[in-house]
Amino acid sequence: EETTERNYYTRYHNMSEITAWMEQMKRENPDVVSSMVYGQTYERRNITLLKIGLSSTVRKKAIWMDCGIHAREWIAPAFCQYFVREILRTYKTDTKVNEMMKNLDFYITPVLNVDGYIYSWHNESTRLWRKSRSPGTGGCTCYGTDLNRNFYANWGMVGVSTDCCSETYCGTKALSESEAWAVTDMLGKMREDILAFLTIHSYSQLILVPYGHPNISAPNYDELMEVGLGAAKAIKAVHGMDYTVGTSPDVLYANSGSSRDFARLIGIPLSFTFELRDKGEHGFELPEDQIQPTCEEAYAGAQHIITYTHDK
Ligand code: ING
Ligand code: ZN
Repeated sequence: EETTERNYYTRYHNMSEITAWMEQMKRENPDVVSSMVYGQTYERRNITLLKIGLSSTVRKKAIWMDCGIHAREWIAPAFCQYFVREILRTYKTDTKVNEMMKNLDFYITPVLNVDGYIYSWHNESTRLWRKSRSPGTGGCTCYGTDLNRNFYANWGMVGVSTDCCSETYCGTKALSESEAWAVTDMLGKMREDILAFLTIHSYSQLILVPYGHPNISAPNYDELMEVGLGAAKAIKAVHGMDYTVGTSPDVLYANSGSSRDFARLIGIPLSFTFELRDKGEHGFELPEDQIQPTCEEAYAGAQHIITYTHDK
């Protein structure tokens, strides 16, 4: 079946389609959408974000959302696309979305790990690629660093591997990867403006709050849990799906060097990882007929967090 306006958001799209889609969003909404290249991947591809919001005479606060830090989690870029479409479709008529577009800017990276995403689309045998595409060093012949273990947040401490062949290889040092560096650099410039940081993964149906290290706790842990539980409730109301809320050591296992922890460490008050559907039946290869319901519920969850942030 041919891809049309109607079924576009019920399919997975390769990188060139997503790039074309970003251009289309700008073309169709020139007053509210602009884009910015804020870094380059190992293979020298652009890392692009969309900035979405109504122009204002005062300095606006912002929401950060990135998708596709892990290559094989295809539902994540699909969600960023859905999220953008949904706010653009509704902001003129929905007063709540309109207020958000007036008072906040959305900085959305549809695909962060561009090299890895392209590699996971390359052929069937590389479909489940997770990491970046930089080569190993010091005689290690495997490729790729886990970008979500490479941030300057208790780097290398727990839930990582120093074997370059591992799926959770944390790299030779914090920010060895240009993709992690690009996010760090961008957050550094915008830190005071960003009120909420959302990083989208799959799968497991979780909402994770800082920190991934078991011995440290966020100063606003209670607030993070309350907002996360509210998001999970909003998700459940859409299609009845259960999402578990907590820190990664409480929910599964500890980890360090994640972008979520880094965002909280530099002072962004609200920082969450979404792990979208499913719970393992299809895993990373979530069928296309689940894209729409997954995005609908995740949109409700994200909106809960954004509404809280906006109204606070
Ligand atoms: N999970 C995330 C990861 O970076 C995570 C987040 C960490 C979940 C630790 C649970 C425990 O591993 C995925 N799916 O990428
Ligand atoms: Zn992931």
